[in-house]
Amino acid sequence: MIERSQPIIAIATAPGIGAVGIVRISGVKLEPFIQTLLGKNLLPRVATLCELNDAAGATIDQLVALYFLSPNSYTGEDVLELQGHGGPILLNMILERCLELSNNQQPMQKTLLKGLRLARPGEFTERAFLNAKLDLTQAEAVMDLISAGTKLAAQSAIRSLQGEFSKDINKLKKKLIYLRILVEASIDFPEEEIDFIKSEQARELITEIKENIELILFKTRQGKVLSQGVRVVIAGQPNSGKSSLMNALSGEETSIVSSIEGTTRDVLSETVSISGVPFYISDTAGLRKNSEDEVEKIGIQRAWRRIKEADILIFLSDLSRNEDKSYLEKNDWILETIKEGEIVKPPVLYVYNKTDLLKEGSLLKKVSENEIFISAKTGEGLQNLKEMLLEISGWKKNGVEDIYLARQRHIQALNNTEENIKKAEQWISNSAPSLELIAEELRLAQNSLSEVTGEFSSEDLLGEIFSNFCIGK
Ligand SMILES: Nc1nc2c(ncn2[C@@H]2O[C@H](COP(=O)(O)OP(=O)(O)OP(=O)(O)O)[C@@H](O)[C@H]2O)c(=O)[nH]1
Ligand SMILES: [Mg+2]
Repeated sequence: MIERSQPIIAIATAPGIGAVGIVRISGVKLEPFIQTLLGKNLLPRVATLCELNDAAGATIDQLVALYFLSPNSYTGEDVLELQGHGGPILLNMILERCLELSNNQQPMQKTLLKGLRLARPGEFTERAFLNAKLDLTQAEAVMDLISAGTKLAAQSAIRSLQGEFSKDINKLKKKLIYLRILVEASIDFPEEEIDFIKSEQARELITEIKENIELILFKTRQGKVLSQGVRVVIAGQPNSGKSSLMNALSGEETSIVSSIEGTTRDVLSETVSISGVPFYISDTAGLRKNSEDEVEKIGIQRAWRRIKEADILIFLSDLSRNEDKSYLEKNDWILETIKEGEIVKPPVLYVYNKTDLLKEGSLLKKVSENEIFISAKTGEGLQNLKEMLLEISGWKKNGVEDIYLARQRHIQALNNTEENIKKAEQWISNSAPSLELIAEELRLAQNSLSEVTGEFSSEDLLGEIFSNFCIGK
């Protein structure tokens, strides 16, 4: 069984060759272990040049060791960082030496860190959370920062890591708790006629809380677009210019373009940053009903699968064939098939390509809002297309301070909070409001909010009540 109290070890740097590679250990009381491993004691937070030897005394590496004494470390436990030369074989030898030293001890030998094991993914950060070095949103921000797909995503992740998101959640929670205290007091001390719930103050407080949640939710939704990116799939008949569009958007020659129908066989994807938002754009095989080619058929199946997973579908059509009845019928067949699909339908953006082939002065009339005319060849209309993609994804032009790099979990919890607040509000506006029901909705709202930062506890409220209220009066 995996034990939380066991010391853990991992290579902390990315795989591959680099100037420096780091092996990190976290556990309780590392000092005796360090003494045996490196043959000397380390001063906390002082970089010390050491030699690390194998069991027979041969040097494995010359490295810089850093020791962080609990609680002043990333995990809150004692942490040892061994900064060796950055080769994968070498780092594995260092790791194995540490494991061997910990796990091949004589039964009576009580000097060393026993039971050292490989860390699970994210376990150092999990320990930081369990030891209250970070709250849950900050712990999540660590991962978001590391995996940020664009500069804007990285900038907002660091803000979450520095506690901006948690700070706003906690401010909101304070207001909610204050309201709860007043409601609970009205229940507990009816004789004092705290007729609070019918007052203007109750209404104002609840409106303020609601507006606050809405603002946080807005910033959170923006952050989700930024952290998770938007999956865009380009689909359409062969030769409509899907690969040309993909290349024009990404600025790379990723896909092969040719006038032969059925050029693209596999799904090809590229990440394109539009105003700092990562769009994962996929070029797919041209869709047609009766392909005879085995490989093309597989490509078409893959295209359909990818369409079902899209957040936004670009349905590309060749404008120069807009008078060709059989071409338009085939377009209709594709759109019908998408509509009939059981899976949630993505928003469709109808894009007409090859405007450059139109006779000069031809009138392009939009039939619906989600239509756009472009030329993948000349670049005409591409800026419009990008703006439309941003709009459909729900992105608004924001400064970094208007975004929390958040996840679905946060949005869900905030939605639940909002729902409970709205119910409480309804009860309050009732001609005979039930205090118990209002109190219950507010309690649930607070629980959901506490889920965001990960410190839900029913003891919280009691503590707050006693410290805020002079209950013995
Ligand atoms: N004039 C003009 N030609 C274009 C434009 N976009 C693409 N083409 C040409 O149309 C042909 C097909 O382009 P592709 O990008 O390979 O088309 P596709 O939709 O990926 O085709 P498949 O992979 O076969 O499904 C090529 O000869 C391109 O040069 C455009 O905007 N204007
Ligand atoms: Mg293609």
